[in-house]
Amino acid sequence: MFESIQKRKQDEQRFIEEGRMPPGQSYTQRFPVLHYGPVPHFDPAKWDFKVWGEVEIPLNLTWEQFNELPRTQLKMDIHCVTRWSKFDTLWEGVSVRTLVELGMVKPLPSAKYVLQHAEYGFTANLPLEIVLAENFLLATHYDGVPLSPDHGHPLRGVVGAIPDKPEVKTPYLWKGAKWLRGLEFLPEDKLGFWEEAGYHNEADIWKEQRFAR
Ligand SMILES: Nc1nc2c(c(=O)[nH]1)N[C@H]1C(S)=C(S)[C@@H](COP(=O)(O)O)O[C@H]1N2
Ligand SMILES: [Mo]
Repeated sequence: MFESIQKRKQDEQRFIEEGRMPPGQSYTQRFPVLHYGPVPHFDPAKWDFKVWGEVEIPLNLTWEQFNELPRTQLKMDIHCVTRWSKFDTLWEGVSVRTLVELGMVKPLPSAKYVLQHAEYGFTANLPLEIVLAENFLLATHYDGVPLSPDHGHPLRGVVGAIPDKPEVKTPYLWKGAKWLRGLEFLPEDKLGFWEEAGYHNEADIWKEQRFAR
């Protein structure tokens, strides 16, 4: 018990010294669950994933087809607006950047923002620049195993900080939609669910952009 508390403090100190702890945050080893509403049921036969809006050709993939896409592993620090930070979390899934590089998704020049659409009409908005960056992933796995229902099974958007790359723009964790079903490319920004509720639109962890007002 005493040892584990000491170890926790040492770890927290190390992340602070390494410059990985944003202002107002504190270290957690747990993985809290936060969302509005119930956890949806997943039916692989009915599930699909759509990309539409400001793209050359809309995309509509079944669960089986989604699983054939090239995959990426990513280690990130995730920062929740409720003030917990979790370090070196391991994610696996499909990077939007990869889909663009392969020509599967071709954003039009007019595409500037992306709205993630999830079950029950939940949405989260991000600039295209962040969706195409290496720290945003369409994740199916966390820590080597499929996402738990609570954390967004079968698919979620996830965004975090890359430990050695402080220059990569990083928003708080709420900007990744759990139970994700599609991406809408947009010419203009459209506020998501939490942004409508008063959370900051940019949500930069280093600038502590938590609330809009
Ligand atoms: N579909 C959906 N995704 C969501 C939310 C939600 O309410 N619905 N909440 C967001 C918020 S506020 C946070 S902090 C993170 C929490 O992710 P976690 O439960 O895996 O920690 O999910 C985000 N994604
Ligand atoms: Mo949150």
